Amino acid sequence: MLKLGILMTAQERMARPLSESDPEIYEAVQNEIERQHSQLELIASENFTSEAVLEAAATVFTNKYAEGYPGKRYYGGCEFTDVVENLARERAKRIFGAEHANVQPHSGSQANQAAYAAVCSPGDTIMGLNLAHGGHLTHGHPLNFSGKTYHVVAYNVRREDERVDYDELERLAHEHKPKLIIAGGSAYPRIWDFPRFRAIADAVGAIFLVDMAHFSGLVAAGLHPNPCEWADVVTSTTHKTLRGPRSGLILSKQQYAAAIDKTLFPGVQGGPLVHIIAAKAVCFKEAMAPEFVTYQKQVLANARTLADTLAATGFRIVSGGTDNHLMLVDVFSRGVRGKEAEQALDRAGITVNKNAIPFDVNPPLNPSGIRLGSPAVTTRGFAEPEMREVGEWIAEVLSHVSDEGVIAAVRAKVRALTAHFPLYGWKVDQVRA
Ligand code: DSN
Repeated sequence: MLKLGILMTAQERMARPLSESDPEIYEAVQNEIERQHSQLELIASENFTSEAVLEAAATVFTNKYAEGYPGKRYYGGCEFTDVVENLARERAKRIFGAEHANVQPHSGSQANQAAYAAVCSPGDTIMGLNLAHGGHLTHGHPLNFSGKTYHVVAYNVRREDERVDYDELERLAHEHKPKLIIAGGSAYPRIWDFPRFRAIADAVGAIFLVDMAHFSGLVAAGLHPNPCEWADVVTSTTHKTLRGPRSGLILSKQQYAAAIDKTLFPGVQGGPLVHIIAAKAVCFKEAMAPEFVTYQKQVLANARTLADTLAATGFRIVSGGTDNHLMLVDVFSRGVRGKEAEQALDRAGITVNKNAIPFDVNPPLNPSGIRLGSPAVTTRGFAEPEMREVGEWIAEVLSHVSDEGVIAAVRAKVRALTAHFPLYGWKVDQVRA
């Protein structure tokens, strides 16, 4: 029986389900479940966590303050928090062969902020890949903390093959003597040459940092060169190919451990999110299982199949293809702009993001490209046959961006396909028709 709030005991109030205590938020959650279930998620930085990761993220550890590190906390009652954080740290070190792990960053951005500050001072020179060529905001964009705090020298990709211009990187490094050289980005579809970065960093006395946020799942599965073998510091998010909760991670050589820990807390963050550290620990355990290797092999095969299908329909793939989970499609090569492409695909139930391509002739808010990735649909169970269909549907929509009939027909096909690959089956039943 529904009781008025004022007549409830404290226990009854605590036990109210979300649907009763906050119907508006409950409805938004239900709608998001239905959206994730019925659309094709091709945003390269997104994925679907396991139910075990979701369960850990929703535990009572959200109630706990635990400033400090295991065994050295500023609060009592941290004995089980220490169990969780130690498990997360040990698992992260084991997966990546790292000497030190800090599992407290709330996000990739905060991981980078703390990692840079641990080894650089404001005003020092840092080098990162130009955002417009596939880099990341936190690698030196002028509007980001990185660009405001440090003197940034960006390196680029070559015009002819759209791969990192290592000769330019080497020349700029000798010219500017950076304190830190960063490899990694958010829209770079090729393998990074870590040995070359290491050699350049050593030649100029720079610290070498790899932000592996996008490809850390591939590294965990042994399907991508491991940056921990080459870099001094490695940062990551945990929610992309790694398929964990939305969060960050810093790995490093032992010599940087104390500086990184001190810079993250108390330097950058306060209390860690213990429930999210628990969910990270679960994700790390999953990443050590043989099924994870099978999954990541399929991520690679699916990305290649999607890129090949789109290329066969006449769309230019930036750099001619992909070595990892993502690709940049030059939609302007067929006369469409990124914003129109994103919106038309959205109406067809295919979620992507518009993205600048190297040397883009169009502005960032309506660039020439879209970025696509395979991690999320692979988690649903898609393999090569589904990826070929998806590629053909994308080409069909992009060839008819103003034809609502074509878009509606693709939407119907997307609904039929997603119905065969249910997500979170135990919840989809609750979705309204
Ligand atoms: N925003 C993320 C991405 O989409 O790649 C990077 O932080």
